[in-house]
Amino acid sequence: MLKTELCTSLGIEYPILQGGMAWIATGELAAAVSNAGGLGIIGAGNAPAEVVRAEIEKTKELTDQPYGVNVMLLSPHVDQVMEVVYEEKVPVITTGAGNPGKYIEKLKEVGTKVIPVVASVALAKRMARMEVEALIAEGTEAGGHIGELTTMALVPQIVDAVDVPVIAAGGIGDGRGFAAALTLGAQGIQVGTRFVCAEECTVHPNYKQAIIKARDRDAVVTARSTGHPVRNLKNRLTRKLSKLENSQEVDKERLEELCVGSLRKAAREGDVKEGSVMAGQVAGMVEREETAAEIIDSLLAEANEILKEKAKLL
Ligand code: TUI
Repeated sequence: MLKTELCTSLGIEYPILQGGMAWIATGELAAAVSNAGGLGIIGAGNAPAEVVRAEIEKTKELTDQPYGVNVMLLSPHVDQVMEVVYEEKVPVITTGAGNPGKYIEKLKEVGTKVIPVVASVALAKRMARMEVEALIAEGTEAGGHIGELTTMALVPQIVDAVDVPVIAAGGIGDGRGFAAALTLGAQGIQVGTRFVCAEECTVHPNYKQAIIKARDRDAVVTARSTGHPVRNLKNRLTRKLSKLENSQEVDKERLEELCVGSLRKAAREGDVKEGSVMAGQVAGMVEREETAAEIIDSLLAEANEILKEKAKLL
């Protein structure tokens, strides 16, 4: 079966992490993924610390397997969220949208394994020096806040630059992507978009349907001018944002006004026209709602089959 050293170090069955998506990845989804043998991850996003604590409690009620929390470093509540992580002794955290350096010592002290998401070799090297458990190399195919490089180019460059296990993310939606990631030198994968459409995911049904309906070119990048580019599905909001960004003088205030709260609007209220439907380029590959276990089983079966066939190459 498909196992790597990462499975041993994280105490999981299969090297599959579920992306810790803000407003989407609640305790229900995280627990379902962990119960199916992957690592389920709660998305803290911009949520206040006590909201994150409640999701952690829920996860612990639903699973006795390891789980994680994604800490979004741009959150105004990041320091308080970290306090909750220390108190609850969360087994694993992933971090996004910044450098988690200043929290690492304390996290290690309480026994929380740290897996930063990086989008460049430079940050990967800096993080590897802090002896983190692993790194997630996330390519620009991913949904949400993204870097510049593609997964295909980023993963092998990071694998060559560091001595810690690398997990590939961005653009992985099925077993072919899983096998490709392993071929690039990754020890595991992180999957976001496909898990949004897991039955156990509590996101608004309109959000799941938007992903299921999406085609290959629908996941577009907005907010480049803010320095925090975001990949989300084309809709009324992204068209408004593009128009603003393409105008002679960008109205930063109006741009900010349109972005604030837009993910919540789509994910919780179901407004997939005016809200931000963050999703990766593999949205076009997601065809139906399935259980988390079905997603994991099919990723494993497909990747196994491909790697087995590859071994027979003449
Ligand atoms: O964090 C994510 N994806 C996200 S966060 C998010 S919430 C949000 N909403 C609006 C604007 C900004 C965020 C939605 N999706 N993925 C992990 C990720 N981290 N991708 C890229 C990075 C990254 C980028 C630059 C990590 C570090 C970094 O460098 C910072 C430094 O200090 O060098």
